Amino acid sequence: MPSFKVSLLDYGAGNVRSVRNAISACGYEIEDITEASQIAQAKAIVFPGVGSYGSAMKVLKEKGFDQPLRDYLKGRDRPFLGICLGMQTLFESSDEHEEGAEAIPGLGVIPGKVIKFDESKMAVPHIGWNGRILHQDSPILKFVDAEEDVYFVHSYYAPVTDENKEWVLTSTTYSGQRFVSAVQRGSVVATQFHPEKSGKTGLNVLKGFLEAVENGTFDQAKKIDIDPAAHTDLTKRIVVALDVRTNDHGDLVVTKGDQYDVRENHKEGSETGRGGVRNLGKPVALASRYYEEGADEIAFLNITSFREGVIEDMPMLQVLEQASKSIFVPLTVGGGIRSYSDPKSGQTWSALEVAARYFRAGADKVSIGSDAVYASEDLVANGGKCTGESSIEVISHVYGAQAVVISIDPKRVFVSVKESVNKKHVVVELDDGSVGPNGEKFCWYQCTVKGGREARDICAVTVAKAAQDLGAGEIMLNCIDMDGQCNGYDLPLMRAVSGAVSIPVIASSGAGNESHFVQVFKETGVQAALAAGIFHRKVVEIEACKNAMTKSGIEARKSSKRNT
Ligand code: 1PR
Repeated sequence: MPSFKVSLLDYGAGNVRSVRNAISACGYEIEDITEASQIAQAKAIVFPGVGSYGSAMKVLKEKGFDQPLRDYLKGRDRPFLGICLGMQTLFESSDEHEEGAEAIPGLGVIPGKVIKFDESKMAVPHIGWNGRILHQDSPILKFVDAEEDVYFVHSYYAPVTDENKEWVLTSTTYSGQRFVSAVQRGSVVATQFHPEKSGKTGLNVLKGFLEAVENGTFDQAKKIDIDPAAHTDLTKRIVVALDVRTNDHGDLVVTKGDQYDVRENHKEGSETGRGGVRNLGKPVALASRYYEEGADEIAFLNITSFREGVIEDMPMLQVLEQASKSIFVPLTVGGGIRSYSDPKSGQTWSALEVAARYFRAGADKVSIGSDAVYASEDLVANGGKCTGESSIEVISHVYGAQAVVISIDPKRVFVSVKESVNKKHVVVELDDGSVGPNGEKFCWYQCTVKGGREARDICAVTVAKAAQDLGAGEIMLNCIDMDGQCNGYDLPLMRAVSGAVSIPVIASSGAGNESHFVQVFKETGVQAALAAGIFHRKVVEIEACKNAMTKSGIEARKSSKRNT
């Protein structure tokens, strides 16, 4: 029976619902720190930093929390767990500030400065699953095996230096850059990674911390000499997509399109000649199954959101609230992320308000489809000048680029020559052996909106580049031609887009077996591969895909094998 409540320092900058859920999943209750006086009384503080360094330090000062926190930490004998920004603020300062402004002072508990990854050498943010190199043998990690990966999403890092190396619990390397991935000195612990999003491994880190609080065993940590050449690698992610909509009886079900057509084939005698909406299961139950089977991320897509103003009865809110209680890997929600106006009352909601509801409900990322195409068209029409008003810009400004995924729904338009007819569209050579109906060996990828129902005069490469310029953090790259065909991903499309942007690209549409995952990672620059139909129909297990990746030398996430 826990002997204390966890004091949660939630300064209201963003989504800490998943931290709350993770602490509850470990069997502990939470007491929110709302007054500075509560800090000195706390038995154990958890500080999930969300948002930007400057906003975090500003709010800590405004609330009068900064000095009481420094006092709480200085003896290093009071249990504290900082997460992500909650670790970075322990350092002296950060370079995460407006262009030309001074470095922002932190709590100054750990020597050193937080600096930005070099965008010329690697995709930024560092987003995904990576490993840890142990610098201490600590009770915090007693339930975690050394090879288990954890989930990161950050653009800034703390380098390991002679001044701070006594603090380093684990380090990690990303594209050759070593950084502090966890610290511990006495009872002060912090992680750059997100335990609440690192599956069972992350929950076991939390359990190790909470048990050390119960038993007072923080001082058992012992230094380990590390191999200076030791390194870790960002793994390739497997994302499972759940296309969700109401069926003809009004039930919210997981469905799956065949080239975006989600209805069963022709049905004799039916009025429309078309069958019912394919029903492959209930959203939360199916998502929980995939979490247990090792999905690295889960995406819920509300595929009929273009129709109604879903603002009031946003069916996906309940799905997210339920799912985030027991699923501890990143959750993305898409479909209908845009501004709304209610035709009856005339009331309007901004895209930011819509997104904020999903973040509060437990989403880590929102996926913007149609509205991203419109924003890209506006950017191109505006000569590449950003207005700051698009849904992409507004949401990524408040929640960070890593919280905004762009979902692109292109279809092939075959052409017989490589040169684009009007120079607007990027024409791609079909080097995968496919040809058009008249033997064409080239195509451009025309973007669509409203779930493929309306084609737009803009290509997928242009939208991907524009979305990156507008502040998106990732691209979910579907392909209507390949959707549900099980013939593999559209490799020419994946190569064209991943070669045109520096932000991570998630390949989507067409996976039919484990070899297609190996192929898309080996032959294109994508960082993740998404599938739906083959998992819903149990054609192949997620673990089989990861085993095939590992056998081919592709880094796949190593998750907890423990039954805790
Ligand atoms: O335009 O911002 O409201 O977003 C709508 C979202 O819903 C977009 O992400 C769009 O891709 C998605 N969507 C709309 N209609 C459909 C449909 O199928 N009728 N889903 C749809 C498209 C994309 C993946 C799909 C992969 C993998 N599905 O979820 O499952 O293609 O398929 P596979 O592995 O089975 O081949 P907005």
